[in-house]
Amino acid sequence: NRVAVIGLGYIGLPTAAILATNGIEVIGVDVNQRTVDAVNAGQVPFVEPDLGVHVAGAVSHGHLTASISTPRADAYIVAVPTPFKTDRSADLSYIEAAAEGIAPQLIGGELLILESTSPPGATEHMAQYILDLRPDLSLDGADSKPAILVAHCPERVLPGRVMIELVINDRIVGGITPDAAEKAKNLYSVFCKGEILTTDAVTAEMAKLVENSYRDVNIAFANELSVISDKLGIDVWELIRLANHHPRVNILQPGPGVGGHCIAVAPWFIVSAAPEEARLIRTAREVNDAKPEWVFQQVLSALELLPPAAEVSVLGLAFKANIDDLRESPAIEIAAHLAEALPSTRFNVAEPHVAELPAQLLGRSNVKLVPIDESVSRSDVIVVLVDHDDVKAIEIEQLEGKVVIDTRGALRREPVLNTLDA
Ligand code: SAJ
Repeated sequence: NRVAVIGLGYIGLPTAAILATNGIEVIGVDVNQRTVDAVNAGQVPFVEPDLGVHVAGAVSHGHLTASISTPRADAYIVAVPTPFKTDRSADLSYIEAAAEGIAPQLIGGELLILESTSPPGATEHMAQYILDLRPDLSLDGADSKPAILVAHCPERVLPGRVMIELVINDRIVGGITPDAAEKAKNLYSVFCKGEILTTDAVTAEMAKLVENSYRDVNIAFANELSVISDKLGIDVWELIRLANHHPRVNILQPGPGVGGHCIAVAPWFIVSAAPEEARLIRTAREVNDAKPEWVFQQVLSALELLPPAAEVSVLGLAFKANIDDLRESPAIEIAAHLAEALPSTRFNVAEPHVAELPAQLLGRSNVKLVPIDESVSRSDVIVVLVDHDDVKAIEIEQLEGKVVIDTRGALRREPVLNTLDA
């Protein structure tokens, strides 16, 4: 059995690696030659705990290879990006490009799985797209045309815990036909020890979107509370800690906004599918998207009360704690906005997980990447944007006489009941 995984990113590569370490012959396909070369050399082009060991092992045993072109295989797993377009509908062009690579290889009987987070109907669209290219095939054997089996199996893994969660999380597998769902379930059971639940493709698509929207709505609630608390002059962290003592209340943590490429994207796919009906989901997105601007204004207000030479410490750039992933990070949005609006203010940015400033900040003469302690000691205003462990380790004495804007509650010393990654 040979499996081709199309797209060797944050989801595709771990999936390829875990199939391969379970003895399956896997060919990873990516449009980026550098990624292909890295994988063939047993290396991982991004940071994810334990992934390196899996890739190196699978490559050295000959179970995993990478290629720029799509090979013939018994099963295809498509894990390519599905960004949204300016009108916030989903951009399916990467899925279509993957389908164009797969179509000529098919002879009938293959399993095709879409893993990318997708708007309702995308799996059906992919299937139809392939049938348009290959009218000699079918989805159900109709007119005695050989059938291909198409399913959607959304991923649920949390960045930073991918190799564990791939194995232990339950999974949803939605088939265009029940047969496709069954076959996909068999493939995932090679490495997935959680329950594998089968349904139809569009329900599986919605399940994934709903999971991320659920989190988005709950984070929006916490973010709204932080803005209300600020107005009322109360400590939101204490407020949430106390409220969470109720047995049926579990409020999440406010922050500078919602980052990453999933939670802030998936809800828009629901809104775009049902614009009139998805009112709460849309508002939650708007609340979370407005948070960086609110933090920006808070820093401006703090600086107004200080001498012009005041320096600002920006702690953290990643989209969440203890990772090096800067994609769609509200911290970067805030830092870049500040640096641009205040060209004569010096920003001492500390991000222990990167060696260089990201493009949005690179080359600005008023922004320097410095170690955490230096950033804190030389600054007058401390803006906490990410609750990295290294940030939480700052001693209270280091903050004496400084204005602290702590968007994550990272410098509080009382424990807060729920944790970010729970
Ligand atoms: N955040 C808060 N407060 C919280 C929790 C999170 O502000 O209480 C922020 C984080 O700082 C970050 C953003 O939300 O900026 C998203 O972080 P996250 O840890 O909630 O989620 P992701 O984006 O790392 O991963 C999510 C997960 N989905 C859910 O928890 C429902 C993961 O399981 C999915 O696989 C992933 O999206 C995905 O790929 O869709």
